[in-house]
Amino acid sequence: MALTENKTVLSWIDENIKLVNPDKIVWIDGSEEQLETLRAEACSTGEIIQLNEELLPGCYLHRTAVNDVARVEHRTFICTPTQEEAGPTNNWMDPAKCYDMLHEIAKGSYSGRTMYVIPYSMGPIGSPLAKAGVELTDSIYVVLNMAIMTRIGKAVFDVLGDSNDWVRGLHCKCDIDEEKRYICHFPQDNTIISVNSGYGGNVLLGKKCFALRIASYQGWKENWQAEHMLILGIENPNGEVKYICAAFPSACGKTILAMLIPPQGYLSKGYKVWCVGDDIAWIRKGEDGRLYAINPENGFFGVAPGTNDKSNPNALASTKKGTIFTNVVHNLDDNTVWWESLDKNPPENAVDWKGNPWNGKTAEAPGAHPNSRFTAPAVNCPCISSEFENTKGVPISAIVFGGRRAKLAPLVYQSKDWNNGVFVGSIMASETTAAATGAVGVVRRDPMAMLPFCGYNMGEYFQHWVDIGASLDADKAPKIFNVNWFRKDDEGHFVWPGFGENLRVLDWIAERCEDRVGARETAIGYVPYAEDINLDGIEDEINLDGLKAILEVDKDLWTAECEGIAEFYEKLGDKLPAALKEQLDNLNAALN
Ligand code: OXD
Ligand code: MN
Repeated sequence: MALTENKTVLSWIDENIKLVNPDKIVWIDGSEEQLETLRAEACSTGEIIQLNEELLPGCYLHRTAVNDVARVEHRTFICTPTQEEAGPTNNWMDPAKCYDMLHEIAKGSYSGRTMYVIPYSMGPIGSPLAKAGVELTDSIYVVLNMAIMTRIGKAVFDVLGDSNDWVRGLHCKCDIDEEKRYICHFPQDNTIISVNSGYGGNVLLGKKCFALRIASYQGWKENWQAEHMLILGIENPNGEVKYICAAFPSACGKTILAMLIPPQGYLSKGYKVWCVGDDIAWIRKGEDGRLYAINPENGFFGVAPGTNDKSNPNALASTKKGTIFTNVVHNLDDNTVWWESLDKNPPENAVDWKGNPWNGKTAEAPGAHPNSRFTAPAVNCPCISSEFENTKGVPISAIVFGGRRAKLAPLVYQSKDWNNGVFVGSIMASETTAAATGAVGVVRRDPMAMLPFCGYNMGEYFQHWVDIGASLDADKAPKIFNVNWFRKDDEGHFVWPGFGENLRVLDWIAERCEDRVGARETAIGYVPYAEDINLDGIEDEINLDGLKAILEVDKDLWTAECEGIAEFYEKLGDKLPAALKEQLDNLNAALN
């Protein structure tokens, strides 16, 4: 039975029923009872495997098709009426042509299958910052993941009422044919269509597709922002909490930073770090003129390899119940899971991510796919913020950008003002690591970490940032910083210890927000005096001279960098905001 009388929802579902021709329709009401029935059904068909009820209660394992293990940026399209609206950094297709192509692929694809109708909310249900979506899918795996990553069920429709402000999402597994795999966004229609994939980032339509690509477009039109940012709170010994939003390209440790464990010296003084979100922030001006952020998600879709009780104990703890693992190793001895770097005891009697027998002592290939994932409820996280469900969001004191640069960017610097901060975000770049295919150490520009996620023209997106700043009083606007945990010495070793020690840098940032610490003005912005970064307890790992070295701003390197920035800006043509062109000119002038 339909869970809503909203005519816009019902007519859209009717159209899609005619298109995909399901055998059966199931409305997802959000009840535990219904989810339990679906889990049992998915276990009976082998779609998921129930794990050890004692060690991993409520946890399941799923394997995707081997050709379907990651987001597919080259098959992801922004379908705006003109190509210019999508801009030079997005793949574009004409909307009418794209709908025709997708409808041809989706036609009849639910025959013999069930259509699940998932009403979901991005953000706490009823929050003025939240938005509703409906995803149609033929995959129980998608339903179960959406039930972790978003707030689902009838309550979403109750809040939506008869409003037309909701995002349409059609997902069709079809035959998981790579040649016909498309992830398409129609920002003007609030619509997403994803075909021929069963992998999370392509099919959990609330996440990257809605909460970033469609939402960034909505934010542009409605005067708010959807950003690829973690949100964390730092509590000082007086109990004051400052919230920071931070954007990093992939492989820079975003989830680790979001759940940081303070160093011993900070813990004993009473410092705490609270996680509000690890991937996405929706940001809007509040009544008091400050910017407030919510995490639109309700869970973590984290990369498993690299997660262990040293690198990120809070993330690991989050996966101990109610979690779905995808493409990790199945340990047959105790019916648990394993992945590379989890510990030094790979199981010998196991099954790898492809479903083949695997022995961790003898195998040459990794047992878990490098992009294997856990989908874990946010409430499981030991450091989840008490403000996680706050419908108003949390007030943002600082915005932090970052990347992986062996020589260029200092450990931390503060932008001179808002527009200079937008410039700092727009020139974000990271050197590629061995984790990705292709050459290592190549600089890849990823402005605000939004390159694959901005649902409209990147030049307009930069202008939107400039406009948001212009709408804020200078004393209310978050201060903008850049960090680089990855500076290397001449021998190629990382100089900064990273992980929990990064709190020492966040501490400086928090102090700067209150004007409680000075800084040295350089061509690129304000850089700390080395003495102001607390090295107590890590003097063995880094001394004052080492710290000074990674706070250096090398004029020659920055002059060369300006050429790379100019080249990137060139691509944006006349959509490049004049304010950013001016920032680049200023930097060039300051370096000379
Ligand atoms: C993610 C990503 O999965 O950014 O969060 O790719
Ligand atoms: Mn992400």
